[in-house]
Amino acid sequence: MESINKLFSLQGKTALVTGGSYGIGFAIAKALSKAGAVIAFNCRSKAHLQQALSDYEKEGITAHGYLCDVTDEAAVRAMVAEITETLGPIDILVNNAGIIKRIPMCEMSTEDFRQVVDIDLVGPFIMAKAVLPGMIHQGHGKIINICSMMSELGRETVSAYAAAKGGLKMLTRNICAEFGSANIQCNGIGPGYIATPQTAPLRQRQADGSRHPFDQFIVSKTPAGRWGTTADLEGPAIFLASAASDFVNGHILYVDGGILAYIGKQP
Ligand code: NAP
Ligand code: GCO
Repeated sequence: MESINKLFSLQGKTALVTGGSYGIGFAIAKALSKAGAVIAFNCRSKAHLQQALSDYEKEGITAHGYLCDVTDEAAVRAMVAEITETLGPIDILVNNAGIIKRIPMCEMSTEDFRQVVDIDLVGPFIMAKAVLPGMIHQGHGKIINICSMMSELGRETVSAYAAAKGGLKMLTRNICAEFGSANIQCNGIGPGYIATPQTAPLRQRQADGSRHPFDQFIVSKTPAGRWGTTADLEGPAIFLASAASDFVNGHILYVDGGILAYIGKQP
């Protein structure tokens, strides 16, 4: 039994989770901590950071929070240097920070499109570039990019997000290709529809108290018949962060309740 636990143990590892102040990032950071990792996280808002530190403490986790926008390369490099100096080399990077803008494409400004791609795709590039030298020096590393259903599927109003998440899938594969020989595994997690602040507008009750049409749509498109919870992502994150996945590289692990496998119930 001991050897199995060792396979999934993150004891002695330092993990950096971007956007770890709440939502999926917070849940993944909590899971990695449960497996033994020291947790560092970043976000842009001081209020979110303070609240998160308190929330981690309530979970019994002494997390290390940093105010840093993943699109600010100088700030990212300074944060990685500080974490390396104070907590040791970063063993695990979870590129989780991300935004979405739901705007019909022809109504979306190029500025809005650029902002989504900047945070959701260029940010992970900047973050990976900042941590890879240390991982190469150490002779090992794990990078987990949080992709999406939209890495595979399109839908109205999310052109920028789908373009970014499709690109993130291929960035994942390229990091695998370029750094697999340095014993660095770069994989993706593709969550389905998860109940977080990001999807709250899609689940909002209607004025008459009925469920949001999109809410009903997603439940009908998901064989599991429910929205995902952030807890559904904890096991997959530990797997991809641990020695249990040392020969898994360039893979996108979809945690979607079966959405991608299902054409939908016949009328
Ligand atoms: P969320 O609830 O909106 O949380 C996003 C987190 O990222 C917050 O901590 C936010 O904090 C941080 N953040 C945003 N922009 C940032 C930036 N430029 N630099 C640093 N931190 C930044 O989102 P979520 O639902 O947890 O989603 C997390 C990730 O999973 C995203 O990449 C999302 O695309 C992806 N995803 C979500 C779902 C879903 O159904 N929820 C499904 C598939 C994939 P600040 O605002 O304080 O920076
Ligand atoms: C949307 C949702 C999705 C989810 C997620 C699905 O508007 O369609 O926000 O994009 O966030 O990415 O995997």
